[in-house]
Amino acid sequence: MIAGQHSSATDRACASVSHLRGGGSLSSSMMSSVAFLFGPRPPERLAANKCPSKEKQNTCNRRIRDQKLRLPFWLSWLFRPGSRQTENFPEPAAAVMLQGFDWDLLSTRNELYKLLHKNIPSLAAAGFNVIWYPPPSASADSQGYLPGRWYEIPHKKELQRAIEQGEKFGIVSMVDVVLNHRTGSKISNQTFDWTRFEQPDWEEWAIVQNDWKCPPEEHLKYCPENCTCGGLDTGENACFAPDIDHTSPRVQADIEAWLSWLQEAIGFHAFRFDNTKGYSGKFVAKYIDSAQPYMSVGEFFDTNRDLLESWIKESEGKAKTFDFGLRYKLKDAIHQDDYSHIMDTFFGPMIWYATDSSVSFLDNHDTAGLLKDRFGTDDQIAMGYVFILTHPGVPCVFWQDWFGSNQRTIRDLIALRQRAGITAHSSWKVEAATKGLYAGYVGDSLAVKLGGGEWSPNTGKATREWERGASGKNWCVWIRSSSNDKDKLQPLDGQRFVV
Ligand SMILES: [Ca+2]
Repeated sequence: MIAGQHSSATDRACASVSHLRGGGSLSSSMMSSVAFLFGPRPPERLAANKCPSKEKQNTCNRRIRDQKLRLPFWLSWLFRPGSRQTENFPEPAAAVMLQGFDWDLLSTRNELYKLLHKNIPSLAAAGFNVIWYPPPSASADSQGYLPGRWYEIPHKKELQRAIEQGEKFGIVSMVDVVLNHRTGSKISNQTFDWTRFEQPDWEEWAIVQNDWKCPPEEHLKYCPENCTCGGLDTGENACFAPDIDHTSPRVQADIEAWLSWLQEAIGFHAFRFDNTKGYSGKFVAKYIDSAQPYMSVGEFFDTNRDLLESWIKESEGKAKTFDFGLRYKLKDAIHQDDYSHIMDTFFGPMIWYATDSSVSFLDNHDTAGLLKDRFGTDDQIAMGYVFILTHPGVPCVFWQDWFGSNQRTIRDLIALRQRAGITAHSSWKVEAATKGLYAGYVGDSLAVKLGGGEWSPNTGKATREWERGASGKNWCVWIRSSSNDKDKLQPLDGQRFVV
């Protein structure tokens, strides 16, 4: 369904209802007119199985080849035609992520991008190899989570400078893509609401038909009943902005074109899909098939195993997802000094049942921002990182934690993880998870203890097989002696070392 298919009768009927509804509620900043530096690609040129440009032709050829060969996703990405300076990037299972922002920094992008550029060398030296950037497009809010003109990138020069610096140091730049909803640039003469979108240009045909607004207008839709809207939402509704209709082939083509542009024109190599409860995971799989990023992670804000497994299945396992179960159970365990919480295999860590899909974290811009639900004190945060930086899953360090008092601990733990060869897929064996003690082995080379209880991997052994790698208040990490290249280990304060 396209805008040109509106009948004049529909338009009149639509307008007759719409005039009763009042004006839009979005920021007046959306009315500002800014010159288009990058016009949207005509959607008809990007129809399925069409390859209108050289880059798109390459993408199509690659997809066909990979389907025939059934190559692993990351492998086909590595050898894709025209990839930029990607030979320094590690295999994705070895990724250690940094969330490159917090809530407050979102509204000062210019400074954030400069800060990232400045810190790239030290972040690379610390072992980070993926940095998650915030949504880059022009947005109705100052944080970027109400994007409007997708191709308008504020402070683009500074952003690209940071990304290019990352590439030089082997760091993958992950872009946060908000695809559940979008804010219009102009008021529609169909809906009398903010449903005219620019870059790419859409009308109300591109938003879902059951697109309810927030209280006190929860009984109203962005697109009234007798207007020509898209299909039904395939996920949850975001009441604060029009929800995108992902069932529309034209919407799908425009999303794929934009994701390709973010890679080829801006330099991103990985995706973080915002609010993946908002639309079916099958579309995430489709977009990843088209873009073939280095890595993807979805934000499915839930701890329910059934729901998470369902989303992973829908998205065909092509995107990882943040491990909210681990975050909340680990927080409970450390706060209550009761590590049995970690053993919850339904509302607990995804690394129990979907290890390959887990991106572990303690805090993010939401929990530490508007939710005001910080993981804990500095000591509790250190214990949290002891767990996620030694265990399987892809660990993601929060910006405030890296620039806080635990930086040295985090750096030592990343060094231990990488020296021991721990990856997203490493095996994990729990020795104790009780009141006052968590103890376990990860892979063949790390042993970990949390809590004040007594435990050592050397207990009962004739020889001292395990060396203490790092330790702090109520935690200790050991590395198997054979994994410990002592020539490269420099003792620090008698307890810790850096590599
Ligand atoms: Ca939705």
